Amino acid sequence: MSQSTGTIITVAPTGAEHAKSNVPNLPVTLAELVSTAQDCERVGAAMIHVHIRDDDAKPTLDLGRLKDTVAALREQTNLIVQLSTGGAVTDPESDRLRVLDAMPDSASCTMGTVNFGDDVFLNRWEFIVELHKGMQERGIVPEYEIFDIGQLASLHRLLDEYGPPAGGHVHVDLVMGVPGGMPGDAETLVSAMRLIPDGATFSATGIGRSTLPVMLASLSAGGHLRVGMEDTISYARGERVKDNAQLVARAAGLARIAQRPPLASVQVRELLGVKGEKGLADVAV
Ligand code: KMH
Ligand code: ZN
Repeated sequence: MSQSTGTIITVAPTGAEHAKSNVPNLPVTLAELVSTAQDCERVGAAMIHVHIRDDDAKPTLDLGRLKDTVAALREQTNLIVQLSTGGAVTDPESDRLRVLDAMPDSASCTMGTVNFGDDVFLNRWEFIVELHKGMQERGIVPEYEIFDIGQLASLHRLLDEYGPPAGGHVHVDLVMGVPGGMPGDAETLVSAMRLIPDGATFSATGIGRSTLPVMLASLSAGGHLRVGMEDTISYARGERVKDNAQLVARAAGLARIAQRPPLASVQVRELLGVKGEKGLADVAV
């Protein structure tokens, strides 16, 4: 694992699971997303993990909307723009693969199938390979999403058989505490670290109640942070999240206390191999 003196903070502001009717402050329109992104950048985020919604606030992978979203975030922020290829559990593989045609800086690549509450988040091996190769061809830097420890073994297999990602650097995100996936606690985070490829960086996020234990464990273990309303809508016991910037500000404060202050997006581009001020990684050979 690669150690860093600073902390990458990624914000995941929306996700595909919460309904706007239950969470009125969830950013779902493009204007809300850009405004949230700007607020989060101001308080320490360097990267944004994006799910978008349609006019009825339902999750969508519409390519035109994705392209408009990438363009607007590039124009109005310096954040590294990462599109979700996970989408919603109901999204077909073809739509999820097409996300790459929106040409974001980065895209998520989940490394295996996992029970996801009462649903199944399906990620077949052949689909993972197609995503990995699609990103290599387009120069999009992947973030390998890990919901369970065995998925790290699949990551080793992927890199062994199909070579390094675009940009040459491996970055992993441990998504912990999903019902059906690995638990969100310090012991599990440390166990997962054993399987993180040499030279790779990792961030971690804890869903719901596991947000704080995972954040503190990741910081103390040399990991980076993902926070946002995709992963939790509760700030403290009995207290709803005000907005995404509140979660980013808390993460940035803890990172500073840990003497690992938030990294600026330009530094994160360098670390993750995302080339250019707002551009794409070099196409991998
Ligand atoms: N919405 C989940 C089913 C990703 O963004 O790549 C999948 C997810 C992972 O959020
Ligand atoms: Zn996501």
